[in-house]
Amino acid sequence: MQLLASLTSPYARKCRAVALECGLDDQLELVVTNPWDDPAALNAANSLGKVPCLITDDGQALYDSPVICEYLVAQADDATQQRLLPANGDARWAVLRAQALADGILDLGVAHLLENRRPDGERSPDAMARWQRQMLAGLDAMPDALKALPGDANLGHLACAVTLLWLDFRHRPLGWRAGRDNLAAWVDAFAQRGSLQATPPPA
Ligand SMILES: N[C@@H](CCC(=O)N[C@@H](CS)C(=O)NCC(=O)O)C(=O)O
Repeated sequence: MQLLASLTSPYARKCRAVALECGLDDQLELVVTNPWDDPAALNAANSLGKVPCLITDDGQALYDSPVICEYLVAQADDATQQRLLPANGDARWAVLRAQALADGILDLGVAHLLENRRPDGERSPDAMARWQRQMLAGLDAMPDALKALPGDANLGHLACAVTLLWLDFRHRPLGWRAGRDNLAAWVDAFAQRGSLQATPPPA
């Protein structure tokens, strides 16, 4: 399998961490791909031109990151599958909700980052302020989303941790840690997992 991904994409980091948690690292080739260069291989595989995109051994192209994660989990042994993404019941919805919350915060953060890179006079301060408010509201919802999760290391935990670590990387001025001591302590401890230690964005 090949994963077309940039080293800074948090969505890709989530997929790479899941692959490691599934013991699939030696079956997954990382093809470093910058979507902003409009690479032909990425555009051919994913018409949306976004990373991550997984090319399976039988040539299927899978996106976006929740679909890739679900595919990777399906390749793992039964116990790992059940740990990372329970097959049914409330536990499954809790994991998927936590992932959706985490990915949603990323979507807002990416939109904010791109807007911030626009030239002076072309940014929308209203949109940026709204995205920031939504990110903070999402962060306020995260402790409850984490509390609802089964076990202590599933796809929901990984998605939330990757999002918080990406905020540290790209959104320092947001200051998400202020007043969120428990969430900050949780992510600092969870970040010690091998799957996250092995996938940091480049310094
Ligand atoms: N919902 C997608 C989001 C992927 C995404 O936005 N990736 C960014 C990089 S972090 C990208 O490829 N952007 C290129 C573009 O928007 O043209 C997922 O979960 O995979």
